[in-house]
Amino acid sequence: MAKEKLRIGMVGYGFMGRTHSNAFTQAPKFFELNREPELTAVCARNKDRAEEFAANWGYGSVETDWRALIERDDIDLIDIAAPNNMHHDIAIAAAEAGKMVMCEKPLGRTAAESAEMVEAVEKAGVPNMVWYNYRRIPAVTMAKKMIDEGKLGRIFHYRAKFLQDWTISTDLPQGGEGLWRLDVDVAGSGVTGDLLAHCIDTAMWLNGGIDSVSAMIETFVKEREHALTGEMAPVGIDDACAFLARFSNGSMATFESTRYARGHKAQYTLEINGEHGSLIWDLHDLQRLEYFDHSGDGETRGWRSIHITDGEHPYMGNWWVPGLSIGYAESFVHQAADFIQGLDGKAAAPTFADAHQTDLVTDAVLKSGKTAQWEPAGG
Ligand code: SOE
Repeated sequence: MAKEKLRIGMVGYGFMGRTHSNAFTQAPKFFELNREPELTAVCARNKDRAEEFAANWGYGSVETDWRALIERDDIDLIDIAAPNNMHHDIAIAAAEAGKMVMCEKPLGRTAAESAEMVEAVEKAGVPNMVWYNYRRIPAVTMAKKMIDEGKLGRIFHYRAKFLQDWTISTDLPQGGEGLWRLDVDVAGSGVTGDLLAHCIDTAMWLNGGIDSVSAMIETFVKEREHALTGEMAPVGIDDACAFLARFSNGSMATFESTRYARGHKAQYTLEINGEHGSLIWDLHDLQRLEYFDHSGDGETRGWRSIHITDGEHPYMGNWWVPGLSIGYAESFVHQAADFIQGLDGKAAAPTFADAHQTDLVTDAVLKSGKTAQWEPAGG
């Protein structure tokens, strides 16, 4: 019997438009889903490029105005892969039209924006999710399982960093395609909303809520040409941010992110130290989970490196054969599959409400960077 379709309207065709389109294409090929995702329409302002994108990924049609996309009766789900300043209005309009909504991270440029988005999806009662993909790297999902099973016992420390080096050149303009991440009006913030948001999402998923933060932020390049005006303009984003945090469970944390760590492209690492053991994960070696187990014989005790590629590991039974790795793109495939499975059962996380908690923490971090005080995080 033909499965019910999940008709997708994608807004945006950049890097994230590609990861999401790939996710919806692959998910039904590797996971048992009750609904068949269909790439129904893609929406972007540049019609020629939208048509090229549609042809490449198999979208059935193209729109150039997201409002027209939302008005269509043949769309069930609006997926927002457009720059951050578009998230709020599109998500709210989509929810009000009764569409399911998925949104690229961060949910809002501020927690005030995301609060309104949460209100809209909850009022409309529509399924919703935010693409914090790193939760669904199998080794990270495995860490969650181990923590929930109590393998680490009481948690003392959480440590995360996300390092890149692509904005060091002073010649790089702010604004425009790809570089809107440097324009504070579009992005909302710099590394805090773009990279630390990932670290905070994973951290709160693994280790619970964050109560308070104390941050240090820096903008190394103070002025950049604005791509849209051609004029030099002050840079409003944070180029680097480091903060201390206290979790509700009593553990303490350090977080660091920068786009000025020469040599590091996307080095997201996390470490958790508990009473009975520790875990370390590194995005540059993403199929490995380092585990120290303090139990047992002291003489042979030590760190073990678990290759998270066996069928019994999270998600891996749906892929190749034991020992063969999957990567970054598949974390989005897992998210698409979980979202679709969640439509007929327990809604998959992170929902808009979960992602709003992350925005509350990033707001507090940015505030603390200005006040040089500890700030309540409410996460
Ligand atoms: C920025 O360079 C970026 O692409 C982020 O926007 C993504 O969320 C992150 O996963 C990788 O880096």
